[in-house]
Amino acid sequence: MRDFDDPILENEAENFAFTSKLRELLPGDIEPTNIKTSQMLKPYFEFHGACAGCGETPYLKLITQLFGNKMIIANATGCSSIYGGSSPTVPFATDKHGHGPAWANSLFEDNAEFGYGLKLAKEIRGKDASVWIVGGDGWAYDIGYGGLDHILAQNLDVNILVMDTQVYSNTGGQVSKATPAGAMAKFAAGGKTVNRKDLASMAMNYDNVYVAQIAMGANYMQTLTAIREAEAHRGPSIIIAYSTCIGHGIDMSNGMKIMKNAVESGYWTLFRRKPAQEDKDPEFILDSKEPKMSYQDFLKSESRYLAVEKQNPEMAKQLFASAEQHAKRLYKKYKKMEEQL
Ligand SMILES: Cc1ncc(C[n+]2csc(CCOP(=O)(O)OP(=O)(O)O)c2C)c(N)n1
Ligand code: SF4
Repeated sequence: MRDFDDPILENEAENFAFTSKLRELLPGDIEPTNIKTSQMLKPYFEFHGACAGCGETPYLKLITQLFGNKMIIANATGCSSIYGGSSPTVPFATDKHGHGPAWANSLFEDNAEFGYGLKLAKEIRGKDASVWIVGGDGWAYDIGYGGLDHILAQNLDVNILVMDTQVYSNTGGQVSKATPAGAMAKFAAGGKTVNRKDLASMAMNYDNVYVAQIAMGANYMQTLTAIREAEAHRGPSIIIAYSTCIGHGIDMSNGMKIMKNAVESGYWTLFRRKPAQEDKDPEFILDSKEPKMSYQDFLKSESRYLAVEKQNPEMAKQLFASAEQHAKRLYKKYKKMEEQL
């Protein structure tokens, strides 16, 4: 952070003015088949007001790079609606043609239905649009789950992005159904005592839904592939994206590395489930390798777990063991799915 009168800003303003004149590469100008080409595209999401190092914003930036000029965003209330639309400034930008994402926020309770309505209206008018229904785990796992489930059970072409910080971040870190056992959160001051909900498996009950779990810092290419596949799927898609948050009690300059550790320890699993097509069977691709890092060491790298251990070491031991077993069982289940499909 710099003061407004810092002399370095004068230079930077010049540099910024220069880069602003460079040719803009827009969706369709190049195929974003890899990290490099995807990052040549203009982001339609910039200068947001999220915490420095927020794990949610890189996903939104990437999605706008891929589809920004034809995107309609239905944003659930939460951090993303605040850094996404805190009047009088918005981080969503336009390109040289004046095109950019259309954005609106309805209620915390009805965001999936809200996005569904936007898509339906576009279809009725015979217009194509890339509709993205986005929000946090408090919305998707808890308060908006009824609507989310309903939209997954339809067959309209919408894309859902759940930025999973494992707590209600915007209101100060309340426990959600995405919070793992053993983590300290508001309303779970002694550590959450039950295991987290497996939202992905619930979505996979519907065989027409594209489902993926991603963590950008663990595998950039898998993130890019999942987002592109979700958008290309002509039906409902849901992506659950692990998002580091200031509420985890971590070094926020290290978010991508932490995501990598989360996957390498088996704390978070990467996969993609592609629905059956007319001429193709469904596919389940487990993108995570067998965990090679210690699960317990991962927990102990975050204050939300360390605080529970400090408070009640015996309880922490039990809860952490339960969370580890749960994660291992899920990994086995996914492995089996990969073998069976
Ligand atoms: C029905 C309802 N209850 C509570 C709130 C207050 N509220 C606003 S944002 C928020 C937390 C959102 O958490 P989450 O969906 O996980 O998104 P995050 O902030 O983590 O991105 C809450 C509880 C609300 N707006 N509406
Ligand atoms: S509280 Fe968490 S999710 Fe919200 S802006 Fe900060 S880091 Fe991002």
